[in-house]
Amino acid sequence: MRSSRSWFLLRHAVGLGLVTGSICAGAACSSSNDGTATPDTSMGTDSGTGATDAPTSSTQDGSSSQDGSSSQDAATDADQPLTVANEVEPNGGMPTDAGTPAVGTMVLPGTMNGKIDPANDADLFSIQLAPGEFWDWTATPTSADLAPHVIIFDTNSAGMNPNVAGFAAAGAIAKVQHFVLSTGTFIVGVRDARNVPTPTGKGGPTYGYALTGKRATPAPIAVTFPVTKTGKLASVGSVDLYTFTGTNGQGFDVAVRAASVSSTIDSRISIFDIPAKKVIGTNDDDGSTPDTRDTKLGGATPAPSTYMVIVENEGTDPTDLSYEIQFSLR
Ligand SMILES: [Ca+2]
Ligand SMILES: [Ca+2]
Ligand SMILES: [Ca+2]
Repeated sequence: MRSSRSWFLLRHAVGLGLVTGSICAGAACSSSNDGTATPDTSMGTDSGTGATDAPTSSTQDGSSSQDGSSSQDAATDADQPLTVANEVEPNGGMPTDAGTPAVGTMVLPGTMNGKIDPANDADLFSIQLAPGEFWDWTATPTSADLAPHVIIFDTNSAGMNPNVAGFAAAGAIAKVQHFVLSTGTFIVGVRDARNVPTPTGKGGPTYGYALTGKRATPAPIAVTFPVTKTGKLASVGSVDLYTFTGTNGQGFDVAVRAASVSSTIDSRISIFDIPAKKVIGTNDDDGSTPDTRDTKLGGATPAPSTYMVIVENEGTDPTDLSYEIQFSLR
C-alpha cells in the first residue's frame, strides 16, 4: 500500500515527465526534448519582488489584425467572490479502503484554510480548471513557521499540463501563476517547502496557511516576428506571457535563453492557440546545453491564429530570474 506521500510524489513525478514537449499544429513541426525534468525540490527564497513586465503593444505586420488578449476568458481580479472553506483531513492522497486517494475539494475562486499538521503533512485539493484560464495562487502562512510550497498538477499522466509550482521562505507568501493549457483533472497541493522533495519533519499546529486561487486577466506582451526581448520573472512561480498573431504562414521558432545570459531560470515554454483554446506544444529543454535551462518551440506550417506564449521557470533557484526570448522566422 502506498503512503500518501508516495502517491503525491508519484503523481508529481508523472506530471513532470509530461513537461517535455514537442510541437505544433499542422504537419511538419519540430522540437526537442530530453525526457527529463528538474525535480521539484524545495528551499530557497521567493524572490517575490518586481512586477511582471508591463504589456507593451507593438504594431502587427499587417497580415492580420491584432486582437491582443481580447479573446481571452478575461475576468477581473477585483471583487471576485471567494468561497472560503476549511480543510478536512485526511487529504494527503492516502488511498482509502476503496483504493481512492483521499483528496479534498476546493471551490474556485476561493480560499482554503488549512495547516501543515502533523509534521510532513501534505494537503491536496481537487480543482476545476479550463483551457485558457489564467489563475493567480497565493499561500499565506499564518505564522513565521510555515515555508509554503504550492503545486498545481494534472492527475492524468497522458495530459498536456505540466506541473506548476511556487514556494517561499518561512513566513513569506508563496505565489504561483498558472495558465491552463488543456482539459484535465487538477489538484492543488500545499506542503512546507522544506519537506519537498524529502520530508524533513516540518509541520505542526502553528503551520497554518490560507490558500487562495483567483482568476487573473492575462496581460501578454504583443510581439511581431522577428524580435528578441528580455524579461524577468517576478518569482520562481510566476509566468510571463507573450502573444502574436500569425506569421503569414511562415515557419517560426520561439527560443528562451537562460544559460547564455547566466540566468538561474530553468525555462519552459508553451504555445497556446487562444481562440481555439488548444495547446500547441510545450518544451522544457532544447538540448543545446548539458542542462535544461534553454528551451525552443516552433512550427513549420503555423495555422493563422492568435497565440499565447507562456514562459515559466521549472527550477528552484531564485537568484536571477531574467531571460532572453527570441522570436525568429524560418
Ligand atoms: Ca492539513
Ligand atoms: Ca493533509
Ligand atoms: Ca527547462
